[in-house]
This record gives sequence, structure tokens and C-alpha cells, in this order.
Amino acid sequence: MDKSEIADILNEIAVLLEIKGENPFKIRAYQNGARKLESLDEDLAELVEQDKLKEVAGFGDALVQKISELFETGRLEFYDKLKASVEPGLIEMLEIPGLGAKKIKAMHKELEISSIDELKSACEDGRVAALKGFGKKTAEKIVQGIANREAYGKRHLWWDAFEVAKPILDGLQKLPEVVKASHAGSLRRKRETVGDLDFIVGSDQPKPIMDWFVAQEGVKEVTARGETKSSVRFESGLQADLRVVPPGQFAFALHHFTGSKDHNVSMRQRALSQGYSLSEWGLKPVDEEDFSKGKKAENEEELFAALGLNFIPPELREGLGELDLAEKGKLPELLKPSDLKGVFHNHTTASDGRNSLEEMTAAAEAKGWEYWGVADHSKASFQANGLDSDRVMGLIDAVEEINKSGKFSTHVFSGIECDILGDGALDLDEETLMALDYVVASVHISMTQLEDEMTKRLIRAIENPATTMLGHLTGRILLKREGYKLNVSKVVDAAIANGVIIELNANPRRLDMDWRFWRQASEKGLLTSINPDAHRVEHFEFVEAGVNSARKGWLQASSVFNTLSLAEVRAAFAKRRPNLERLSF
Ligand code: DGT
Ligand code: CA
Ligand code: CA
Ligand code: ZN
Repeated sequence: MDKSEIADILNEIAVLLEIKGENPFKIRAYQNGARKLESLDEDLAELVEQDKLKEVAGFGDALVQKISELFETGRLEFYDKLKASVEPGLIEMLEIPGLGAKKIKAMHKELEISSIDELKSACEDGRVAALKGFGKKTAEKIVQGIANREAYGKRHLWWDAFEVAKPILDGLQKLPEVVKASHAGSLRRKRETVGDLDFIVGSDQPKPIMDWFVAQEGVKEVTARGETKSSVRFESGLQADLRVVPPGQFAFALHHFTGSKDHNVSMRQRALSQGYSLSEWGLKPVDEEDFSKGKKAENEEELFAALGLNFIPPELREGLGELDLAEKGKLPELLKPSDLKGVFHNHTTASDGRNSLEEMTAAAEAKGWEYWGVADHSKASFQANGLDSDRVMGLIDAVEEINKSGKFSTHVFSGIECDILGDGALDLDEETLMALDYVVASVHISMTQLEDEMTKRLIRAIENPATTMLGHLTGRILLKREGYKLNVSKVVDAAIANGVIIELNANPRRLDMDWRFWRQASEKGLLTSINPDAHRVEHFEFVEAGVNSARKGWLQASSVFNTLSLAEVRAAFAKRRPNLERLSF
């Protein structure tokens, strides 16, 4: 451990002692020790080895022993025991911004509070405000602090994070001092959720860029401010890091801070195997001291090329074998938003959507799509005003009327999002389902079944001849609800065997089936459809999030059903519904 890590632990010891109500002199001794250690000019290794901590820095015996133990072993028995002797709920309370050891101790002693939940109720019912030395303001501040701690600890949906990132990137690119700017990190890799935003800028004048960054609109707190690196926090709790590097270093820094860590590890290993050392600073021969004397790279393409690799799109940089394929020039040509010719899983005012069939058709036409499919809920989803057989027949007529009207260049397919009942049967009779162009079968009820039961249930739904595709495979809601348990590989195999599509639900909160399953599933022959699950016209935009996940899953257009033309889709549907004249022509 180095000086500042050891100093952190000494400070933590002081805090823990304070919570326990120990002697103030003892507490101060640790605080002073930490401060002295940090300002020490001498080399700590030398002082420890030559036993000179006491002499040079004036530490007492107890501190000398603890610092030496930490330096030599990276651990401290005294600290471990001390920490274990304090209730975990009290240590957790230290994470609440603005709450220190003194107050925690007082509340523990007087009100017997030993968890954040108890603290919250004691603030709400006035007990904290009534405590001597606290008052109403303090209680309010603690409640706010608890809310902040929750927000700061959270990850964020990619979709929401990108909304915040867009104006920052635009703003950076407009600054005259900025030569190059990009987002990086998980945001650029298009992970479904991101911890924080990362930005990299190439410039020789970092100061005005930093000034702009920390003073942007919406910044609630500047959490770090340095010459070349700053961090800020926004109202939502989302944090953003900015690093400014000389323009010649931009490609290396961008690559490094795009990650992922696993990808970076394989890149560094590859560089080493060729006698080079790769870092955020550059790419230099191992025995060269100075990165500036290493290889140059104007952009990431040149960086990859310097290591004998094709460009690896950020979405694929997860350390899942992407280097091997980049070396052979065999990376897939990934799906693009413009490859999509329509979408299938969408709701209207007939069930729980906000826009009418006409409005949705107009919006699909504005997107330039050749077709779109309506798929409102079925009757088991009564809270969503799901359709029964009679209403389905009415819907089929309404769709036909729109298609015949010639008002829109976009064709409408009639479908339904049919509930999969607890035993795997579909919610509507086969005759009704076969009268529709297609069926999306989804689970919305009985979601707590065991893995085995759920797997059998889904396979039964897949084997139903009326089923065209399976909706949101696991029912997960990102950052909120785990998906239900099922054996994904068995369900995938059943879908392939029965020619059923598994959708990639593009709602940014779902992105289900998860990208981690797609590479293998598509290699086995599974098709997907990127489905926005739109409940209003604006939700058609969700396809972008779906394409992001598809790219992370290595999907190419050939694995995606809704890249087919109108005529091809019609022919595919007609195979399952040979009696529907409107599908063949
Ligand atoms: P996040 O923010 O949790 O969603 O994930 P990332 O990937 O954006 O991670 P972040 O913000 O901590 O760092 C951005 C990238 O910087 C990360 O993907 C790889 C690189 N990086 C950061 N710290 C390290 C490190 O200690 N080792 C290595 N190899 N790379 C790192
Ligand atoms: Ca990040
Ligand atoms: Ca970061
Ligand atoms: Zn649904």
C-alpha cells in the first residue's frame, strides 16, 4: 500500500472510533497521523525498512506498528477487528452525503437507530429534529442525503444517459480549442446500462475546455477538477468524466477509455507479444522509455492496424474473442438502423397504446418503413384492455380498410401480442389467431414459475402453429426487475426447430432477449425481429436501442427478420397461413 492508501485507512479508523464513542485524543492521534503521512516527503519504503518512522515523522509506537503492517502486508488486523465490531448499518450511514460519525453516534445512542431505513423513518416522524443539536433543517438534509445516495449509487439506462451525453458532446465539439472529441466508456460500447459518462478530448489547451465542462448547464456538483481531468455530477445523479490529452495521443486515450477492461487486457497482451507496450499514452517498443517516440495513430483504425487488426467497432469490445476475428479480417458486418424496413410489436389505443392505428401508420410512413405491424394485447391482459376474438375480427377489418384506402405508402400487418397462459396455451383460440397475419406470444401473467415449468410453458407456446414470434423473452425490466427464470438455450433450440422468431424487444428498459445470448443463437440459426414495443408514435425511435443491442450481439442483417422487404415478409407469413388470401398475390 502506498502513503495515501494508508492515510485513508487511518482516517477511517478515526471515524470508526468516533462512532464507537472512543476517547477523543485517540481519535485525533489517527487523524494527525494520516495528515502527517500524506505530507511526508521521504520515501515510505526506506523509512519502514530502516525503522525510521518514529525518528523522522514523530509517529508514536502504535502508529508505527500499524503503518508498517499496512505497508508490508496491505492489511491491518486492528482495523479489520474494529470494522467488524461496528454495526454494518452505521457504516452504511457514512455513505450519506453530509452525515458524519458524530451525528451517527448520537442518533444511535439516543434513538437506537442502526440502519438507513430506521434513520429515514426517524427523520420523517420528527424524532431526529427533536434531538438536541439536530433540528428540522438537519433532518431535512439527512432525508435529501439518503435520496442522493440512492441516486448516486445507481446505474443508468443507456438511453437516458445518451440524452444527457449528446449536448455535452455537441458543446465540446463547438469549442475552438477542441481538436477532437468523443464519448468513450460503456456509453460508446452501448451497454444496456452505464455507470458514468466518459469523454475524451484532444487539445493542447485544456484549461478553457475544463472551465466550460464544469460550468455547463445542469451540473449540480463538481466532484473533481484538475488540469486535464474533471468530473461533474448532474441532477439525476449521473456523473461525467472528461479527460483532455494532446491531439497526438487522442486515438490511444479514446481506445483505452472506451474499454472494456477485458478488451484492453487482450490488446495489451497482443502488443506485448509483438514487442510493444500499449497504454492510454501510446504504443511504444517495450525497451523505449518515451511513449512520444512510439508509433503514431491518427485514429483508432490506425491504432488497430499497427497491431495487425481490422477496426473493431466499440460495441464488440467486450473481450469475447473479437481480436481473433479482427486479425483474420472476419468480423461480422453489423446490423445498421437503416437496414430495418419495418417493425412488428406495437400497440394502439385499441389496448394500452396512446395513438390510433392511423396515427401509427402515418408515423411508420414518416420513418420510411415499408410496413409496420400492430400487435395489441389479448384479453388475459385485461388491465391493458386486451382484445377478445370479436374485437380481433374488428381489428382485421380496420387494418384492411387502411391498406385499401391508399392513404399511406406503408403497409399495415395485422397481429396481436397474445398472452401465453400459465400452462403454455395461448389466450385466444386458434381460428382467431390464424385469421391474423402474425402473432407475438408473450408472458405477462404467472411470472413466478420455476425455471423448468417456465421453460416448458414457453416451448409449448413456440410449438403452437399460430405463433410467429416470442415477445420479450424474460420479462426483465432493467434496473428494476429481474427476468423470470428459464432455460434460454432450450427455448432457443425450440424456436429454431419450429421456425419461430425471438424478438429483440427494443424498449430501452427491456432489451430482451439479452445481447449476450444472440451471437451463439444466431450462429445456430435463430432469427430475431427488432421490435420497439411502441405504445405511442415516439416509441418507434426505440429501434435504435434495439439495433445497439443487436450489434453487441454480433447480429448481421441476415439474422434479422424485419430487414426483409414487404414482399418477403408477406411470403414468410403466407407459409404459416396458407389460407389467408391477402398474404399471397
Ligand atoms: P461503467 O462506467 O461502469 O458503465 O463502465 P465503463 O466501461 O465506462 O468504465 P469506466 O467509466 O470505469 O472506465 C472507462 C474505461 O476506461 C473502461 O471501460 C476501461 C478503461 N479503464 C478504466 N480503468 C481501468 C483500469 O483500471 N484498467 C484497465 N485496463 N482499463 C481501465
Ligand atoms: Ca463509464
Ligand atoms: Ca468513468
Ligand atoms: Zn408485452
